[in-house]
Amino acid sequence: MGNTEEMHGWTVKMSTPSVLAVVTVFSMIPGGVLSDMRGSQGLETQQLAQGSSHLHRRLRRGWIWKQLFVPEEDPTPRVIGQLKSDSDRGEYSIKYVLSGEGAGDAFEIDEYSGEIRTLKKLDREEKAFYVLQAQAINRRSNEPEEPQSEFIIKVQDINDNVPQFQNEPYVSSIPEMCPTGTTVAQVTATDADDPMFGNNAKLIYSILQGEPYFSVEPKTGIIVTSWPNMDREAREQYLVVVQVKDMLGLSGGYSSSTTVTVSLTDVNDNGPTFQHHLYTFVVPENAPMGTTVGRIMAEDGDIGINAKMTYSLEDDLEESSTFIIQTDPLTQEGVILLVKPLDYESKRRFVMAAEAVNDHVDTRFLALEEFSDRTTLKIVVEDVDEPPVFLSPLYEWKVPENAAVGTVVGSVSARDTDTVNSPIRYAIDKRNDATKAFKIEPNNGTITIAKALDRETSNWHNVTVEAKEITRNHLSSSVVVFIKVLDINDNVPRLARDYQPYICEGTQAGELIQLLSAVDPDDPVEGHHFYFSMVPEKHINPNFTIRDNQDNTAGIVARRSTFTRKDRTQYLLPVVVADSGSPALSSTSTLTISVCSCQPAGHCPSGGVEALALSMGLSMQTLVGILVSLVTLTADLLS
Ligand SMILES: *[C@@H]1O[C@H](CO)[C@@H](O)[C@H](O)[C@H]1NC(C)=O
Ligand SMILES: *[C@@H]1O[C@H](CO)[C@@H](O)[C@H](O)[C@H]1NC(C)=O
Ligand SMILES: CC(=O)N[C@H]1CO[C@H](CO)[C@@H](O)[C@@H]1O
Repeated sequence: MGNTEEMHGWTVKMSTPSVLAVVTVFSMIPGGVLSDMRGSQGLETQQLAQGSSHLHRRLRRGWIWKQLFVPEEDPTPRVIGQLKSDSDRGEYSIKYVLSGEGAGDAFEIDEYSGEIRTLKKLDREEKAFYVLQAQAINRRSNEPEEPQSEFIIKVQDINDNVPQFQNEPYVSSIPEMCPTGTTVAQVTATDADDPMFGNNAKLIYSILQGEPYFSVEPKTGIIVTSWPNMDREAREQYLVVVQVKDMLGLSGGYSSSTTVTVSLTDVNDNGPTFQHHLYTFVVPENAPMGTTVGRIMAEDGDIGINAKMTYSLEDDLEESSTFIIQTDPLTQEGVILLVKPLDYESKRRFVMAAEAVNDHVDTRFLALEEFSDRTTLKIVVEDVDEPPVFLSPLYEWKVPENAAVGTVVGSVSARDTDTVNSPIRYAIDKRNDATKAFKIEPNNGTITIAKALDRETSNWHNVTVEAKEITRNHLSSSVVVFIKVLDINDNVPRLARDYQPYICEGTQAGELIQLLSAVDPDDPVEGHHFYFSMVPEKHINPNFTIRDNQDNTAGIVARRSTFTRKDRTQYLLPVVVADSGSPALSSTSTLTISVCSCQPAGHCPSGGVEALALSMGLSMQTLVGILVSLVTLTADLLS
């Protein structure tokens, strides 16, 4: 099957296989004007021939511009055309020579016949056309028979390339509940085949997987949503598989596919929802403030800030002042905390409403009231066996020190506050009750004196009393009882020490010989007041007198001036000391007043003892012995 075109000068014979029905030969007039030598159906021919029809057949000898075609990817060498000079009369007088791109490598010419043939398989995507020159040389003269002719061999596209998606992988996210037609992504494929030739590179997109939620625009590859109300909470991710086909999608073309990962982002289209209408918690009545009573959780299908919520308790009730609810920011739970002490005996259950409200409300998706939910909380207070409670936090009593054994000092009382009101037994804690001066009636807490009390030995008795429940857990508590022993005047006042007064020879009447003071272990409320006096006698003592200074002291004063050791070395003087108690107590001490020379310095170095020793010539030891017996004797006589 062939096709021969006659031209002035050159003849190009196209050796055309069936696909190559196009034969195009152009004659190019010097100066660049083209003429369509023949145009059956080639696109290129028409384009090139436009505006030149008026030159049709105005051909001259000279340059010839021709185009030959060769299908790409054809491995079989074949004749694709033939050049012939007008002057070639078939005597092989003309020698055809080929030069230019691909000459000798991709193409060769039969130097006798002018047939052009391919030498190898060509790839249009590598090189789309070859520019070659042909010469016709007279073998005899070796002169060119024709001017050198340039022509083009065009490699004709076949659909040998698969369309390829660009910029993979495709990942996209769209908000859930977005309207139909929302753009998701655009996929783009390219095809290396000739976009100008046939449909080899005409691409059509279609969806293989992802319907009915998504669709793709066939020409642009734009993927849009095609399903209303896509719900993230139902399905979060879609894998949309898009196919691209060349040849406008007709059969026989190539195709490839890509996957677009589409994620739905969250919108607030769910409100909090409690799973139960009633939540019950139990809390012991002795639970400390701040105790977590329980946690409730309203579920929200959304995520992130769309799931954030705040819990609250119904206010204006006693319930809500006893408990508070806080939102745990991590878990979105409502944490119920105790904020006021509980008492099972006064209130055993609390019932209140709790509410959860979304923090971020979006009325595009739900009505306002759907962004909150309510539930009921029931908090049951659990009885705890509590220790008995004393009616007073401490007891302080006073008891006179002379109160009789068996005297009731007071009563303590404790009570079991639990509903099961256990009887109580009382006891004094023996661990810190050294004196054991008191005892307690175990059944009624009455404390009585067990031993005679002496304020001067122990003026406070601080005892710990324990109250213990006799049933259940034997819980106990204790209280301190302070017992103060009150003073009574039960001690005799005495001189403060063992006075040893002396009087110097030459002492004048009215001179002070000795200052006296007294002591008494009693502790009268108004303080001590001692009275000093002489023992009353028939005759007034002419030698000494006692002057009470009214300040708990008294002085022994000489009444005359003529004391000498020659006359007498000692005088005895009984002194009475009385206290101010009611009744008053008193004692009498007899002082021995020595007469002393008081030479040389006017004083008596060893007091009366020296004076006596000197006058009697006795040893010191004997003297001390005598004196001690004397004082003892005096004391015995007085007591
Ligand atoms: C306490 O019990 C004792 C002994 O049973 C009884 O003598 C006393 O009167 C009771 N005291 C009180 C205050 O009930
Ligand atoms: C007893 O308690 C009183 C008052 O608190 C306190 O003055 C006294 O020192 C206490 N005595 C003893 C022995 O604890
Ligand atoms: C009461 C008393 O001691 N009186 C004496 C006073 O002094 C004269 C003289 O020394 C004695 O004789 C008294 O007995």
